[in-house]
Parts: sequence; C-alpha cells; structure tokens
Amino acid sequence: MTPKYCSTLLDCIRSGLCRHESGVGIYAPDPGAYKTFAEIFDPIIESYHTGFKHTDKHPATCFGYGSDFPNLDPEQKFIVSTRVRCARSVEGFPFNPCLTKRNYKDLECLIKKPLRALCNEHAGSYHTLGCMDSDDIQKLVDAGLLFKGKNRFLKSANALRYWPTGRGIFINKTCTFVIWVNEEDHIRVIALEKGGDLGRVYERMIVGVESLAHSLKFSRDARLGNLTFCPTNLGCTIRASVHIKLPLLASNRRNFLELAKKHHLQVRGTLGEYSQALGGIYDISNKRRMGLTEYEAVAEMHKGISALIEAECEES
Ligand code: ADP
Ligand code: CIR
Repeated sequence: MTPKYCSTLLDCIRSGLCRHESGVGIYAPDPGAYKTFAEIFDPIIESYHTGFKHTDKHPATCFGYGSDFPNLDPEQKFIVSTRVRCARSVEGFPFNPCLTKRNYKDLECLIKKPLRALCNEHAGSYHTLGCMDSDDIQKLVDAGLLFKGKNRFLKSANALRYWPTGRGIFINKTCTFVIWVNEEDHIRVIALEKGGDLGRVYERMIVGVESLAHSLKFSRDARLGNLTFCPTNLGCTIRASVHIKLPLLASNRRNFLELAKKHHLQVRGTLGEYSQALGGIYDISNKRRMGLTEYEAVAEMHKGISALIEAECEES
C-alpha cells in the first residue's frame, strides 16, 4: 500500500510564500501531492512546460542516440562547456520535506550500492557530504561539480532538513560524470565536459542512468512521467545546457531572450539559477521537459543553440 504523507497545500507553496522572487514557487512534498493538489499543480505544469495540458500524457522513455547530435561548436568559438542532467526518485520514498533522518540514510545506502558497479569512464568514488573537508566541498562547488549547500528556495521549501545527513556526491576519475545524492532530488545524474560535444555528453549520462536503473526502481507516474520534487523537472527531467558566450546577440538583451524563448530555451547565469552571467558566459538549456521524450528534449536544445550561434554569426 502507498504510504500517506498528509502533506498540506501550505507544505507545497511554502517556498513561494517565503520567497517572492520565486519563478515557480511550488514543490511536491511527496509524489501523491501532484494528484491531491492537481488543481494548483496542473496549470503551473502547463505554463512551465508550454502546453502540457492536464489531459496530456507524458511519452514513454526514449533516449535515442547521442551520435545524432553533432558537436555544436567544433571550432570552439562560443561554447565553454556542455552539461546534461536528469533526475530520478526512488520508489517508496517521499520527497525532501517528508523524509526522516532514517529515510535519508537508507536512501543514501540504497543509491550507493549500484555506484560500485559503474565501470570504464563512469568508474569513480562516492563521498558522503558529512565526511568531506570544507575546502574540498568548496573546490567542487567552484568547479560546478557539486550542489551549493544553502539554496534559499530549497530552505524555504523545508527541503534542507537534517543536512548533511544522507547527502553526497559520486565523481568519476575525469570529473566528467557525477551523481548527486539527496540534494533537491534523490538522484541527479550529470555528465559534463569542456567544449560543445553534446552527443558525447548525452551518451555518458544515458549510460549512467541506465546502469542505476538495473538495481533501483524509480518513481514514475503514468501521466506525469518521472516524478521529481519540483514540477519543473517532471517528465523526462532532462536539462541539457551549454555555458556559452554570445556577446553580440546578448548585447540586445530583449532580442536575445526573445530568440531563446522562441526555441523553448531557458537562460540562466553562469553559476546556475538566479546567478549573474560572469564574463558574458550564459547557461542556456532546454526549458520544457514534459510531453517530449529525452531525445526530443535534447534535440530541441541542439536546434535552439545552433540557431543562437547562427544569429551571433549573422551579427558580426
Ligand atoms: P541544475 O538544475 O541542472 O542542477 P543549476 O542551475 O542548479 O542546474 O546548476 C548546477 C551547477 O551546474 C552550477 O554550478 C552550474 O554552474 C553548473 N552548470 C550548469 N550548466 C553547465 C554547463 N553547461 N557547463 C558547466 N557547468 C554547468
Ligand atoms: C523557483 O520557484 O524559482 C525555484 N523553486 C526554482 C524553480 C525551478 N526553476 C526552473 O526554472 N527550472
């Protein structure tokens, strides 16, 4: 039987109430909240994921092949680095605000097991946040590999309880594949590297998440797809991003954002959401994740970034 967590509407909207600068301002404290409070979640989902109606059903998983996506910037003129991530929740566990200290420890233990089986370029080591040196933590955060501990939106959503219990990071030997454990979601699978080889990065992420799926059962809803804490990450959960410099295009911010929007792209600052574009480097990614497969989400990003680069070239 599915456990009942008795989350309230207040539990869902706490972050938006506390943080008026929120772009979304709502989280699901447990998977059931998406159904219990569908009246408030569904219009937000439809708006964020552009047109995914309450009558729509998210498609089955389809990763396709990374080799379909040629390098976005073979001459290395615009793209600093490329990153693709997806999120997974472990079936049978609620999301952050409802997790007990015991749950965090059990989840970490469960997730750590399949990490030992990762091999070849994915092989690496797991580090429990609570056992890490603060200098090492800072170095990983600065390198964009580790989550920033004190995210104000997560704090106000009651999602940082018992920190750092159960939180941690797996890193491969070349720092091109990492897994975050128990930050915003139970699991974030991330592949990244310098340059614009989106296909290669995407393939690395696929192999990683498929390896975990051999031993872990993930939470999935017939209509919403993969279940995540934040409604913006539901569905295929993919965020494929580039750190990119487009100085001419970005000099007219309105046109730049309009073109990004036309291609369903989201523009963030260099250090993530709500940060600044340091040295003119933007984080640009696909925005929507529902109603389209993993493959289609990455294809949308590939097409959009190609269009931005083309527009930048036309300006010169
Ligand atoms: P997410 O929701 O995907 O976890 P965030 O905006 O919180 O994204 O960013 C997480 C981290 O990933 C940040 O440190 C950010 O700088 C880094 N990051 C995002 N995209 C890229 C990229 N294309 N190349 C390198 N680092 C990236
Ligand atoms: C907010 O409401 O702004 C934060 N909770 C972050 C929401 C996720 N942002 C996004 O665009 N993917």
